[in-house]
Amino acid sequence: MERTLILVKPDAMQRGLAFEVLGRLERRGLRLAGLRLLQVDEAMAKRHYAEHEGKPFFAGLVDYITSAPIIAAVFEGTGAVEAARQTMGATKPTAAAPGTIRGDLGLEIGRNLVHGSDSPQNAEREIAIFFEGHPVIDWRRDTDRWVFE
Ligand code: D4T
Repeated sequence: MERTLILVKPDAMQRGLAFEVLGRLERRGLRLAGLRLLQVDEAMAKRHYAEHEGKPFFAGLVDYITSAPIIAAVFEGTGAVEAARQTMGATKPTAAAPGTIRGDLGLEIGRNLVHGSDSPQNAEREIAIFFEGHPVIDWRRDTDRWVFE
């Protein structure tokens, strides 16, 4: 089953939207397989955002993601990466479709509430960062047959 790594970012935590974000992904049908509340430190932020190192928004990105606790979640399901990104909406909230998390709840690219992996390969890389030493649980829901064909 495909997996994706979701982060509830500090703005969603500060605004009391953590379970609004997670709930939308859960209601989509994705199965929760891992969950952690954690404080990201600078080293972890730089590892996660390594591809953006050197870009003008990098320092702000690290400050933002380390500014408050976050929730890291692993969701799994058919096409989990694409399904989650669709439910999240475009990176820039003012370009995100209404009905998506960012399109309904956000305005600024640097306050875009949520992160989702952009490929199954990156999902595995990111899960290794955020769940090192913590369990990701392999389980079946009784309702899986009503969600997955
Ligand atoms: P994340 O990684 O947060 O899910 O975002 P995306 O996968 O949708 O977008 P991304 O990797 O291109 O950007 C990562 C992160 O950087 C912020 N950002 C991005 C920013 O503050 N200014 C910018 O100009 C860009 C391109 C937003 C998301």
